Amino acid sequence: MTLLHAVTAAFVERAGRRPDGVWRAPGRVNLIGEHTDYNDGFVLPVAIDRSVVVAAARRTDDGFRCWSTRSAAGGPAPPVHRPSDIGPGRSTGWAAYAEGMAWVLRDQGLAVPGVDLLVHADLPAGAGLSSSAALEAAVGLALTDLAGAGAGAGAGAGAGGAAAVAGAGLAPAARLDRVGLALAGQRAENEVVGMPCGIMDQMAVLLGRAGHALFLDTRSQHTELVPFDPAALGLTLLVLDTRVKHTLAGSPYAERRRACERAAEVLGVPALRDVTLADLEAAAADARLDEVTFRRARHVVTENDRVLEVVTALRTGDLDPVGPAMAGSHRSLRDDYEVSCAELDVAVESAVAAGAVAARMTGGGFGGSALALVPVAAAGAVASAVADAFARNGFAPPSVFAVAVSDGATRLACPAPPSGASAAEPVPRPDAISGSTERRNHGRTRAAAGRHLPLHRAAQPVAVERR
Ligand code: GAF
Repeated sequence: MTLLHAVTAAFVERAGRRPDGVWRAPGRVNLIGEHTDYNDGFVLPVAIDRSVVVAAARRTDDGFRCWSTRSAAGGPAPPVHRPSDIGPGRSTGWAAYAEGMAWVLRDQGLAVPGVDLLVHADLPAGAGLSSSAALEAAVGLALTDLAGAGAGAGAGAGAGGAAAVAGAGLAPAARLDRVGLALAGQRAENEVVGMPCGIMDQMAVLLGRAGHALFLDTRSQHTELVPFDPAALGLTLLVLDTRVKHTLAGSPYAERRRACERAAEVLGVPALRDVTLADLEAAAADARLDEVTFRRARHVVTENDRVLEVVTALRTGDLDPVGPAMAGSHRSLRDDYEVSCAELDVAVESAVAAGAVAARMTGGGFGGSALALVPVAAAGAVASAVADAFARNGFAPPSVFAVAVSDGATRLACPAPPSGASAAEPVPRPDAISGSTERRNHGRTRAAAGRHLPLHRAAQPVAVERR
């Protein structure tokens, strides 16, 4: 059964009616640029073909109710929350990501209607693959579509049972572009969930594109889709999920962020994006930075350089620097930033020893997943080697699966137009976005990109999990 059919059937079973629409948002794997996004730095994620899907239908009142297929069917129906029940300090658990989006969009003046909503996913949660951002993005697209467009979203906020919206000057739903939705998702996570994340994940899942990595300057929010197609290079992109659940809310993530802010303050700059390694060394030498804060800041500064190096490698097709840059990133995250764990280190080391051309932890760390770029023919051997290494070390078995580089969030099935309003103008596909997003080919052919790596174009059978 496809995700679309599964989520539709589950919605009908629980809500007792058909959804008005279904929306999908992918997870992401960050190729490089870890813990740089809240330092105004650079990141290079890809959207993947594992997703969160949301089926939703407008309610006739202003309530908000959400189910998840991860909770058993047949249990008590979740409560219907009124607008005053949701928001910072009120929404809890996984539903806080969905309710958080409704709260932020309403707070920003969007006429978000009451909705019943059901969440289904083939993207593992807590695996460091941005299931949170995917949930925010899928819910954000659903709510903006269901809110309707144009005048109906403003003065007509009460029409068709739509929620009353605080404040005047309501923004028409369709005017929220994908960068706006990404920022809304980040706000939901920061203010409602209480996780002080940066903007990488929300941008990756909303702006990612098949066959491309998203090079994002988190300061300017300038994006560039850089061609990256592992299959065309004879490679498989493997996710090595340690199954050590990473929970970033309330974790040392916030402490790392504070250390970076402290370092920037000591150095008198807005963010660590603005300092060089020499600046840091000088500040450590005269004891303005303590040893730990120095190492945290050094990770950020060197990681930004590594992102630029990998972007150049992808643009020019000389991929030789990619493996060493990823190895350097992992070491820096392990030793300077101290966000790796024994399972991530074993996953990376065993993957490289078994033939991966590049591997590193990906995402926030403290558990979660590593990525490995592996020649297609070696993917099965790498998966087995990682599993064997986990067994030898007494770790629970990892989950190893191949992912494809995919498009960002999208609507899978059309909602019926809200009553009393014109049909919602679709939020544009990622490739239809102008403004902050640019796409450049850089004149690079796929053959040129693969020059420095073995090409195994014929797919080999691979003993890794794949949905
Ligand atoms: C998590 C956060 F949500 C991101 O903003 C980013 O900081 C990442 O950790 C680390 O690079 O995924």
